[in-house]
Amino acid sequence: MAEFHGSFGLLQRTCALLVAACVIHLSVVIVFYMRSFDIVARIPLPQHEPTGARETSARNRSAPDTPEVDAERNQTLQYCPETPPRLEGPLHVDFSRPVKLDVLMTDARLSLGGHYRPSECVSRQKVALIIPFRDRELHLTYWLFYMHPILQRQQLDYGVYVIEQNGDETFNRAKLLNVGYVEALKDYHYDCFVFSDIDIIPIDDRNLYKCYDQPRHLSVAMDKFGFNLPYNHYFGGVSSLSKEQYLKINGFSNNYWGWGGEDDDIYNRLLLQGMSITRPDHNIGMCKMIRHVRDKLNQPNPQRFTQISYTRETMEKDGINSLSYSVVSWEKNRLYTKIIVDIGKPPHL
Ligand code: UD2
Ligand code: MN
Repeated sequence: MAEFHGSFGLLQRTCALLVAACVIHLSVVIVFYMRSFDIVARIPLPQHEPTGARETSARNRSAPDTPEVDAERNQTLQYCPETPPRLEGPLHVDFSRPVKLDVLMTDARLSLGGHYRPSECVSRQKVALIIPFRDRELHLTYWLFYMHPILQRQQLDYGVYVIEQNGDETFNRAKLLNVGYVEALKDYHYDCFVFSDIDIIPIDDRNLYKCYDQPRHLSVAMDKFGFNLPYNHYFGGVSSLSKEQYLKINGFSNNYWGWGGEDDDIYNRLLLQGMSITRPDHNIGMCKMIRHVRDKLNQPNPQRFTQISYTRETMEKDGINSLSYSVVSWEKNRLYTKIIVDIGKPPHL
C-alpha cells in the first residue's frame, strides 16, 4: 500500500508539472498572438500625409508603393481606361487672375511630394513631371494650381519634381532635366518622364501628359507663337519620353549653358537614334505661356548654333552617362518635391 501511495504521489507531481508546462506554453502563445495583432495595427496604411505636413530633411520618400504592392492592387482594380472619362476639353486659363493653393493643400488624395494616383483604377503609366527651376515662385504657383487638377483628371500616377539650380551661375535647363530624371527614379519606379517649363499650361486637358510609342512634343500650339509651331522640328516647352526612349539618346546634353539650343539638340538626338516625334492635334495641343522677360542669368548661349551642329559627335559622351552634380537639399512639400542642386558652371568661366 505504501508503495502504491509513493508511486501515486509521483504520478500526481508529474501531472501537475505537465499541466503547469502546458499553462506556460499556452500563455506564451497567447501573448505572441496578441502582439502580432498589435503589430499589424501599427503598420501605417499606404495613405496620405496629414495636411500641411512638410519634410525638410534630406530624404523622406513619398513612399509610393513598391512593385509588389502594385501587383496586389492590380489584382483588385482594373486598369484605367485609355481615354480618361472625366476630361473637360478646352479650359479657362488666366494668368491675370491671382490664384491660391489652399484647396489643393487640403486635397487628401495628394500625398507628400505632390504624388497622386487614382483610387478608382490602376494607371497605365507612372509619370514623373520634371521642371527646371530658379527664381520663378509665382510661375510655380500657377503651374501647381492649374496642373494638379488636370493631371488628376487624366488619371495618371504622377509625382512633381522641381529641380532648382543653386547659386548664381548661368542657367542650364537640360542639365537640370537630367538631374530630375535621376532623382525622380530614386524616389519611385517611374516609367515615363514629362519635362515641362514652369511657365506653360495646356488649355485643353485632352492633351495627355503621358508617354507614347515615340517621344512626344506636347506644347505644340502656344499662344506666344500665335498658336502655331515656330518651326517644324521645334521641341521646346513640354515633352514626354519613356525611360527607354530617354536612355536610348543618353539623356540630354549637359553643356548648354544659357538660353537656347538644348531643345534642338534633344530633337537631333531623337532623330539620330532613329526615332520620330509624335504630337497632339493642333486644337488639343494649345497652351499658354506666362509672359516674362529673359532672366538675367539665362542670356542666349552664343555657342548654341555650333553646338547643335555637332550633336552626332557629342551625344555618345555627353548626357546621362557623364552627368555630375550634387544635391544641396531635398524637400518634400505638399504639392511637389523640390530638389536644389549644384550643377557646376560653364567650363570657359
Ligand atoms: C523657350 C522654350 C524652352 C527652352 C528655352 C531655351 C518655349 C515655350 N520654351 O523658353 O523650352 O527651350 O526657350 O532654353 O518656347 N527657368 C527658370 N529660371 C530661370 C531661367 C529658366 O526657372 O532663371 C526655367 C523655367 O522652367 C522656364 C524654362 O527654364 O520656363 C525656360 O526658360 P525661359 O522660360 O526663360 O525661356 P523661353 O520662354 O524662351
Ligand atoms: Mn518661358
